[in-house]
Parts: sequence; structure tokens; C-alpha cells
Amino acid sequence: MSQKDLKNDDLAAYWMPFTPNRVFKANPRIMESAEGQFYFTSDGRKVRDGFSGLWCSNLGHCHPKITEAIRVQAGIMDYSPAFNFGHAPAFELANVVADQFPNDLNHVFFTNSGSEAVDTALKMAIAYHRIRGEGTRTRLIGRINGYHGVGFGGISVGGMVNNRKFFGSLLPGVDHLSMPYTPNVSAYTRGLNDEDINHYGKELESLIALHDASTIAAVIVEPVIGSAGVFTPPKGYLQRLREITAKHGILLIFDEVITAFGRLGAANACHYFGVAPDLVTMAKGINNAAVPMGAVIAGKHIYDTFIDGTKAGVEFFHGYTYSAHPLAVAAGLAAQKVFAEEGVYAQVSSLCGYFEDLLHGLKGEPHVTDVRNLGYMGGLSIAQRDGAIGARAYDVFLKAYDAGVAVRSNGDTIAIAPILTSSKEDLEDIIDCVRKGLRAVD
Ligand code: PXG
Ligand code: PLP
Repeated sequence: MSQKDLKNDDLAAYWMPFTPNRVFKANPRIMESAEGQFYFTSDGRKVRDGFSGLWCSNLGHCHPKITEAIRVQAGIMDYSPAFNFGHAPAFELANVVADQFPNDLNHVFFTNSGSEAVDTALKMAIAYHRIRGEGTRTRLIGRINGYHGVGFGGISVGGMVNNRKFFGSLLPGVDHLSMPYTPNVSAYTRGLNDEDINHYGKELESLIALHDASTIAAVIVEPVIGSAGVFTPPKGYLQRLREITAKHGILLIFDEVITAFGRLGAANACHYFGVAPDLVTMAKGINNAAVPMGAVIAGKHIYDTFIDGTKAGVEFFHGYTYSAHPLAVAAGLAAQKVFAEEGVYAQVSSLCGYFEDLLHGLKGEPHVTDVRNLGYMGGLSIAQRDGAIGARAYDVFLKAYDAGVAVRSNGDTIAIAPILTSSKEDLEDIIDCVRKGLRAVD
């Protein structure tokens, strides 16, 4: 079947993820190929990627060095078992990743997605305490509006209501902190917000007092809230979470599925904020999304607890058929080489002020009620139309697409995530198309 000939019936079998299937299939957007900053569609259009795929194609599409690495690896070894066998590039990639994280964060467990990375990290946290003889520490604390993927663990600690409400009682023993960004207080803040970290610190202290620290395994947060619409934390907030969790023997998990590998103009949020958590989840940019891959990096204390605390046999009863898949690893090594050799994180750091100015230039455009940014993460809040959640933001997404850029709408927000190697002109074009989208919507 030629891609151009897709009819409505041909679209029925594929149940599309996080997509209004009926709406899409009535008016599909079919991508046929991609190169660099652009997609080429089945109806002959060239559309700019203003969202790095889904926060993941950090170096743009079909990067020749990554494509070639996958091609070569596919001819050498397509697969080898993940359990009880290894292949050298997997160890090499683990070292390359570990070198980019601070302190003793240096043991990498590979998964195939961010969702799997999150569930892996939550299981590591609970098992870590149990192996140390603190098996009562099973509670997990997430945050309102947090997104941690779609596994049962991830939606339990997550805080986006639609991602939770259909799916039963979820994991027991989970509590949530509030989101450290108050729209009517922090609207139009550039970068980190100025809200009172004592307030948010006390909230965590009271949850710990309520449940008692001896029942709590871990706190998990996105360093910068991404999926819910880009909400930046207050200055000093993540440091405060680190101090409080450390004081109470609670593990801190950063979910860096979006923020790792350059999105903030640094290797990751640990470096950007100068905070070392106990566990970090990542995915997406790790290998430029050319093959599915995620990972968890664990502190030495965690790894050693498992390895030294187990007398014989498997130390962690967990893993995926495709953990460290050879093609994903090949893409990972190639992507990491490009990040390092081409100074990609520094490029973001030098241009993100320009992006901030362009983005905040959308203040005053129709329907915009807030603008937020950090690094190459940009978020807009869009006024609801007649109380219909997300309807107008979705229309802005559609109109921006008509104007030539793919961005993302989630609820009443629009998110923008430029490819990390964007030029000033690329950034200007993204914002121009979004502006056209805003102006084209009632
Ligand atoms: N944690 C975080 C912080 C994420 O952003 C995941 C976990 C799950 O990763 P996987 O690979 O299982 O999708 C994510 C993914 C959006 C959007 O619209 C965000 C994600 C994925 C797709 C769309 O912001 N984040
Ligand atoms: N379900 C069944 C029946 C399986 O045999 C396996 C793996 O062997 C899985 C699920 C898990 O698949 P994966 O390792 O790809 O996550």
C-alpha cells in the first residue's frame, strides 16, 4: 500500500496512542520522511519540527552519523540476549552516559522507554530499602501535574488526572506534592520562578510527618515539569527537596526523560541545578530517538546495596528482553559522540536567551495567558473557549501546523521544543508559525 493511498478504512486497525483517533482519521497528518529540521508529508508539504519529535529528536531527524551507526550494527549483530549475555558497546554506552552525571551516579540500567525507566527506578527504590532491612519504606511521593509515563507505577506517582482516572486504584501508598508554580502568581516568569521554597519545603515535611519517614521510599519529580505544559520550579526548590529527602533517608529521583541530553543547555538537570539525586530516569535524547531506548542511572550506594546485599544469583529481579538492544546502543553511541564533538549543549546554552525573548514576544497575542521557558523548553497557556478544556489549544496546534510547524498541545497549553542545533532563523520561524496559529484561531 503506498502511503499516499491511505483511505479511511486503512487507518482503522492502528489504534493510535494519545490521539483523538476519530478526529485524526477523518483528517490524517501522515509523515512520509524527515530530514534535519523538517518532516515531509504525504500531501507534499514540508513542515518544520518545532517539538524535536516528542522532545526526543534532539539533533534533528535522520542524522547521517546516527543512521549509519544503526545500519552498520544491523549488519554485525541484530540482537543478543539481554540476560546473562552482554555486548561490548552496551558497556561503552553505560560509561559514556555515566560520565555525564555528577557525584557517584554511575550505574546505568537500560530500558526501552521513559515509562519503563520510571517503573524501573521506583522498583529499585523500594527494593533498595528492603535489602537494607528497611522494608517498611514502600510509599512513593510524586507531584500534582507530574508526568512519569504510562506504566502503572508512572501513572500512580504522576499527577495528570486524565492519565489516572480511567485505570482503577493504581499503586497503593502514593501521595503527591503540589506543583511549585502558581499560574496567577508566576505568570510570564522568565526561567525559574520566585515562589517561596519554604512553603513547598514545609509541604514535603508535613507529608513526611503524616506518613512517617520510615514508610517512605522515594520522592520523584521532573526537574522542570514538561508534559503538563512546561512549568519551571522556583529558585532553590530542587536543592530544598534534596536536603529534606536526605535528612529523612528518602531517595530522590529526578525524571530527566525530557531534560537530559541538552534540553536545558547542559548535560542534564543534575548539572544545571547543581543537585545530585539518588536515581535519574532518562530516554528520548539518549540516542536521538532513532531506536526506542530509556535508562536509569543509580548512585553507587544503590548499586552496591544490591550487589553486596545479595549472597548469590540475580541481584535485581527486573529487566527487559530489549534492554541495551544493539541497534539502540549503536544509535546511542553515535548520538553521544555528536553531542560531545559538536558542543551541542553549549549551543543551546548560548541561544536559549534568544529563544526566551522570541517566546515571550508572544505575550499579548490572542488567547495567550502565560508564557514560560527554560533552556529549549517553551510553554504557553491558552485561554479556554467556553469552558472546553484543551479545545482552543488543540486548534492552535492545528493552525500552527497549517502555518508550517509541528508543536504540541496538552490540555490548555502549547509546548515548543526546538531541535538543539537550531539556528536563530530556525527559532524565529518556529515562533512565527505559532504566532500565525494563535492569530488564526477564534
Ligand atoms: N517521564 C517524563 C518526565 C516524560 O516526559 C516519560 C517519562 C515517558 O517516556 P516514554 O518514552 O514512555 O513516552 C516522559 C515522556 C508531551 C509528551 O506532550 C511528553 C512525553 C511523551 C510524549 C509527549 O509533552 N514524555
Ligand atoms: N509477556 C510475556 C508472555 C513474555 O514472555 C515477556 C518476555 O519474555 C514479556 C511479556 C515482557 O516483554 P519485554 O521483555 O519485551 O518487556
